[in-house]
Amino acid sequence: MTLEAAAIRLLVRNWRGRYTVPAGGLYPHQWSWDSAFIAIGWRHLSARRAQQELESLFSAQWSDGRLPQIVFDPSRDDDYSPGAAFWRSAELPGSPPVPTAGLVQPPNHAWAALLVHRADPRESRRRGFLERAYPALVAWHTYLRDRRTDASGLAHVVHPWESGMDNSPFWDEPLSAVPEAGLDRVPRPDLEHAAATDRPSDTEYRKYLHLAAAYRDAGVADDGSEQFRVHDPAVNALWARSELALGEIAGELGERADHDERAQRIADALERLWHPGLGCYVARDARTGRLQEHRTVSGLVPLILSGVPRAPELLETLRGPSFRLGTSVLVPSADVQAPTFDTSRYWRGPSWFNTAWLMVEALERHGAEHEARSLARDVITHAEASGFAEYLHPFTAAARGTRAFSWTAALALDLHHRFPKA
Ligand code: 2M8
Repeated sequence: MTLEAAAIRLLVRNWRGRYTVPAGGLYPHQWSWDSAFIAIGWRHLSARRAQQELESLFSAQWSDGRLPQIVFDPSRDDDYSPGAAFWRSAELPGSPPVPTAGLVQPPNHAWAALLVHRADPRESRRRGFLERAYPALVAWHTYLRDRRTDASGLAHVVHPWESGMDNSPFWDEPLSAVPEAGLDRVPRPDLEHAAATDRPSDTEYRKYLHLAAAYRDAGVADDGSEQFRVHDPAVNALWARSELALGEIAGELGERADHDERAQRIADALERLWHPGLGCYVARDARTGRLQEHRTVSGLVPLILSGVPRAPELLETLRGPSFRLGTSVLVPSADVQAPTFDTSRYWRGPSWFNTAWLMVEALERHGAEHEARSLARDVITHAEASGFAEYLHPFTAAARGTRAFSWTAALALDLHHRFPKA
C-alpha cells in the first residue's frame, strides 16, 4: 500500500462523524491541537471534513472564548483519565453544552483554518467556512490575551497538558513545589495502550491530577490562584503565527483588524524567553520569574516566525550536538546530551511528527530548502515504516507510544503533497 493509501485508511478509521480521534484506544475523544494538525492533512482529501474537524471543536467553545483541550465522547468515559466525570464541565460557569476539559492546548487553530481554506477556497466560500471560523478564532485569541497574559505580553499555561508537551523537562522545577493528589491508586488506562516506559510516571500523574482538580475547583476562573503558571515558547510562537493567519483571514473577509500588530507584540515579548547561553528560547516560571534552563524542541519553535531575530543561533542549535539535524531521527524533543534526556519517555527525548512538521516550516521560512525537503521526506518514510507511530526513538527510529496515530498520518500526508518525490 502506498503512503497515501495507508494514511487515508488510518484517518478514515479514526474519523468519528464530525472529528478525528488521535488514536482509537489511547485517546478516544477529540483533542484541540491534534484536530488542527489533523485538519491540515484532511484538507488534501476532503476540504469539507477538514472544515468539520475544526467546526466540531468550535462548537465546544466556552463563553469566555476558550477552546478546550478535550471534547469528550461520553460513551468512552471509562477509557481515558481524567474524563468527563472528573471535569463535570456542565457545573462550571460558561461551559458549552457538550462535556469538555477546562484546560486548553496550544493555539495552532487559526493557522490550520487558513491552510484549510486555501486548499479549496471555492468550497470554503460556498460553506461560509471563514465567516463562521473567524469570530470563534478571535474569541479564542481574546481569551488568551485577556485571561492568560500578564504584563510580560506572553500567554501562560496553567498545566503541563496545556503545552501539549506534557512531561517536558521545562516543567520539572515548576512542578517540584506542586503536591501530589492523594489517591491510593492513580487511574492509568493509558498503560493498556502504551508501555509504561514511554509514558509519564505515576508521580507526574499525581501532580497533573492535583493541578487539574485545583483549577476545576477554582471554577477554571484564571484568578491567579493557579499553582503552576509558565510561559512556554512554542505556545507563544504558535499564538503569534496564528495571529498572523487571522490577519490573512480578516483580509479574505474584508475585515479591518490589527492582527499583524498583535502578532508582532507577541513576537517581541518572546524575547524575554531567549537564553543566550543555550542558544534557544526557554520556558519561564511566571510565578517566580525563573528561566527553565533546558534545550527542548519547544524552544526552537519560534523559528516558524519569519522575523525572529534569533534565527541564525536557533538554526545552529538545531544542527548542533543537542538535536543533530540530519543525523538524529527527525528532531528529538529534548537535548540528547542533557542529563534529563530519555530515548523513550514521551516529551523528554523521543522524536515527534508534529514538531518535525513545524521544523520543516521553520527551515523553509529561513531559506534552508534542502534541509526542509530532506526532513519532510524523512517524516514520510518514518511515518509509514513505524505504522504511524505516536513518536520514535530518536536514534533507532523504533516506534514508541501508540500506533495508528492521527496527526502522524495527517502531517505525513500534508508533506507528501507539498514535497513530492523528486
Ligand atoms: C498527549 O497528551 C494527553 C493529555 O492531553 C495525554 O498524555 O494523555 C500529548 O502528546 C498532547 O500533545 C496530545 O495532544 C494528546 C493527544 O494526542 O496526547
